[in-house]
Amino acid sequence: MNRLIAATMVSCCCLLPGAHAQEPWHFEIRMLGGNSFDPATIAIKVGNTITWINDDDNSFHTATSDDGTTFDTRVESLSHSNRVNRFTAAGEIAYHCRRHPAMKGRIIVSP
Ligand SMILES: [Cu+2]
Repeated sequence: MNRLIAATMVSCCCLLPGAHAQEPWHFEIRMLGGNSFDPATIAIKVGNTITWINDDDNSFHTATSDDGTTFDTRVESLSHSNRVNRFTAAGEIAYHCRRHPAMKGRIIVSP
């Protein structure tokens, strides 16, 4: 009986926030050489967060919402990342890179 309780407690601890790097409410988008976001379109939920990570060793990139106000990251160098905390409203957000206007992405936020 005690062994069963101990096993259950271990299982519960693995579900606590921060226990693992793979958090279901947090997503990563890579900025790639050739000027693209990967994934270019991502579906998340209200309250989720996204980190943009520059995987391009030849160029700096930003992720800037087309409306100019929702978010604007600065991701300046290789492996640098910038986390946008909490998308607070449902809807679709188109964004782009300020340095490469053809570099575009889309975030679909559902309630
Ligand atoms: Cu760019």
